[in-house]
Amino acid sequence: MDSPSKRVARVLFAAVLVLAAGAIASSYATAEPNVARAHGSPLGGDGSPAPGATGVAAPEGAAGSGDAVLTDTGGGSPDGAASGADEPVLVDPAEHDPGDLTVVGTQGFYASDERAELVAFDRSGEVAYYADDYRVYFDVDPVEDRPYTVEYLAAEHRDGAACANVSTERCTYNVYERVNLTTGETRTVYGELTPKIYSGRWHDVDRINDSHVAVADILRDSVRVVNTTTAETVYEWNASAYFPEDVGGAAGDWTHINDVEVLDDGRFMVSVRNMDRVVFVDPGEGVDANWTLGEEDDYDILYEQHNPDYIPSERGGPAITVADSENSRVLEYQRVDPETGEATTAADGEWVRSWGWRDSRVQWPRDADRLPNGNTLVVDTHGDRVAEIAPDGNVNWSHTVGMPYDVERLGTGDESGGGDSMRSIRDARGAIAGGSGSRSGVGVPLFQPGGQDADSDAVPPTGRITHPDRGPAETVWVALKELTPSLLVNGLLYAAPSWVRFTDLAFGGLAVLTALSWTGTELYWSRYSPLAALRRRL
Ligand SMILES: [Ca+2]
Ligand SMILES: [Ca+2]
Ligand SMILES: [Ca+2]
Ligand SMILES: [Ca+2]
Repeated sequence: MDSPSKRVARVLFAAVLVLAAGAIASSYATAEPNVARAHGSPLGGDGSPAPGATGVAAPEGAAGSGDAVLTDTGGGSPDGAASGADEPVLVDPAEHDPGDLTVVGTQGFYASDERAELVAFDRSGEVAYYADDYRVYFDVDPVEDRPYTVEYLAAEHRDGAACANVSTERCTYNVYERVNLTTGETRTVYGELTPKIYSGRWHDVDRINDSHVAVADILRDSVRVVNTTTAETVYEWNASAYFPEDVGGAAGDWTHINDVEVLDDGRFMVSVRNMDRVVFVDPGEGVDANWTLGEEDDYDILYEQHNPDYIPSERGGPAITVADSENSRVLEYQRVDPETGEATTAADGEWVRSWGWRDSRVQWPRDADRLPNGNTLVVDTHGDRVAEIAPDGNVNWSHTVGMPYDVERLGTGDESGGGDSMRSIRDARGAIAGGSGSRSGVGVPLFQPGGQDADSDAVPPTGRITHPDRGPAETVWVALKELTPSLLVNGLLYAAPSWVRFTDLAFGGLAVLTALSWTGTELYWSRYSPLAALRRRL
């Protein structure tokens, strides 16, 4: 009773479903695990995992167990909280030059019960230090003049009596700690209990001097300078002093201020994520609007960015490297005189795109540090990796890490503290053939294919977004990403198990569409469908 065309259609529908399921299954089967699982126990020198030693794969590594382990309410050293099995491997300076070590803070995964990690590893991926005491890790910063010491921001959720001081049922303990990676010695620099959980977790702290830090206070929609020895807030700028209430996110996560940097001239550079803007705050004066990077509802400039780093004039700036997160690309902007195109710190200067990078894997990048060698160290959060990108866009080095937030290369300064602007690198090395590009970065081809010039040290023209090995498959995936709503995709990936990537969502979407079309088609063919009844009547 089936016509040949119906049979062909059914075979096609089934083939697409099998293809999509196969793609997702193969993605699951070949998923690379997180750092610590991939490289065995920190205790097992032979590389064989000791059960429970990493805390990553162990079933007791459930979200929230950090609450049970860390019962001290602040001030105490968390060292005592680590059980014997969780002791980190210590970095042997004889074996690891600091410049060989990369440190990453990660957020972990709820769905697959994978713990957040603070990890240091060398270029071969060998784990040199590992900790997973907290529910989540955000900012990591190298400490000046101490090559093997880092400070990091972590958080854990608490409830009940532990939250009495902040009068909510559940609360967050935000803590800024310092660890010497060679000895494992850890001390609390500053800790604070904040009401609420997810929206109360600080993402960034910037050290000002021995006793003061600047806190990007995501809960209060402010930037605060805190004296860590007295726990006093000595200065605070609140976003409500500048932004009208009707822009940004909903109440409870209005601005999502996720980054602060104290500049040498005393200004604060603040990443106001939900306003898609980086603003410069002059203490006492407020926002210097001439310097703002990003515009209301102009997602071509920035779209819910993370981790902007300021590169000053001495290193070829003013420039800002930034993870343009919802656009899944990493960008750099240079501040120039609109008349001459020369770098300027003048009030009438403007920000123009001076460099960019993306590939088909990158999804929701959240950090980009310019290194002294000219490369850019990138966090690819939903692409599950950290990667070192050459100016011409080639991925010089990468390592798989699940849900990373911030990456630092030891010995290269805090964030982009040791790196030059791309303009300065371009001046020193010369530009790849293809013209100088336009100053504004507008009107030049968006993508600069990698490998266009044999001289891989050369830098693409101003404003182009480099994209290595941009073959047909890469082009299709990037185009698909631009067609799909990034906030939805990144939200799904945030909630998904660690092995799920953008490609799996795409094949999953294809499978759902195919199943719906097949069902609709069968209904249409069916003698019971309303259409069939109508056909019979006519
Ligand atoms: Ca950092
Ligand atoms: Ca920081
Ligand atoms: Ca950075
Ligand atoms: Ca960084």
